[in-house]
Amino acid sequence: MEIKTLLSVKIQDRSNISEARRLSASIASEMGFNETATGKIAVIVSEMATNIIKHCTDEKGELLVQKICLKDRCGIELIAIDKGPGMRNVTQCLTDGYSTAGSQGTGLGAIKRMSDKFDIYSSFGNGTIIISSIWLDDKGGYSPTALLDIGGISLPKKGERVNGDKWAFRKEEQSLSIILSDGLGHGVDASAASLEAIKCFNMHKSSSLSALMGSIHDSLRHTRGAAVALAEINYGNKILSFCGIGNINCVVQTSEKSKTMISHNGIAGHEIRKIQTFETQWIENSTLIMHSDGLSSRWNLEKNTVGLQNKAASITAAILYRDYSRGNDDLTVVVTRENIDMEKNK
Ligand SMILES: [Mn+2]
Repeated sequence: MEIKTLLSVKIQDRSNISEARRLSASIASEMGFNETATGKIAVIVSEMATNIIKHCTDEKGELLVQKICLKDRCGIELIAIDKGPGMRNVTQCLTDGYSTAGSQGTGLGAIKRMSDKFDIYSSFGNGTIIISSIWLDDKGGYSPTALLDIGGISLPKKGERVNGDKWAFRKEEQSLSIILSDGLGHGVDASAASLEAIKCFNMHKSSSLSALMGSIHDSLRHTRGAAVALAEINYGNKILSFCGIGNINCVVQTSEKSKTMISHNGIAGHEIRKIQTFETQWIENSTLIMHSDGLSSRWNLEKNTVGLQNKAASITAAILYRDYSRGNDDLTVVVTRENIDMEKNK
């Protein structure tokens, strides 16, 4: 299973609409979508980008294209992000023919109809996030994001071609394991260190988090080193375990409280003072947020809390990316949530 950010296009003016459309279509056809589906994806991207241009006056937006493979299905996840005025009434905006910008107004309703999975979060005054997923095969019916609600965005520092951050996850019947690695510095050597950490994660499937961190530390010796964090959610005993070295932030939120998990100082591959695994409860409505230091650790989601709990994890990841990027480093943010749909589909 994987989620990979393949493309980010800043949507600043009309020319970016066709750019986003063209690049997304070429990714879709490379992924194996047929002509019809590729066309549909291109239309969704156009609608998303057009909405951003139409509604946002000063600060515009961005479109992300992600490859997403969950359970037995792969697809494309389109994320439209803006800091525009937001919508006072999302339901009304989803109605065909409704528009505040004096055009046809078929945009949002059309995107929703064409998507296999659609989600929107708009906060008046703070902007809008729209998620549209299209699955590669035509099995219809079920959406694997209902079985596992996980979202992640990972992009290199501006001007870098490779990303020194890497993340991966593995879902087993009763558990979900996640690794996030931030290779020291950025560029090719940072990326090589993180790739080694991911390789280790994929090889040592049954190890405890502390043992796995030990193996990662050993195999990163010949690399530049990395900050590495490992999280494991056990759905059976409702425990989240966390083991971190260096600066990867990990927060577990419930409706009552927010708990930051402890990482020990050090650099995996070079200097580790202590490897230790900490546990906390993973209860209904718990949300896990993990991120590298490309995102400010001083985020808060307070102005966005209304209804966010019932939205896709990708929405929370996109809000954090939009509002708290530090802009001077590779950035990765991963969010997963225990949701009610998941319970139903177990
Ligand atoms: Mn970093």
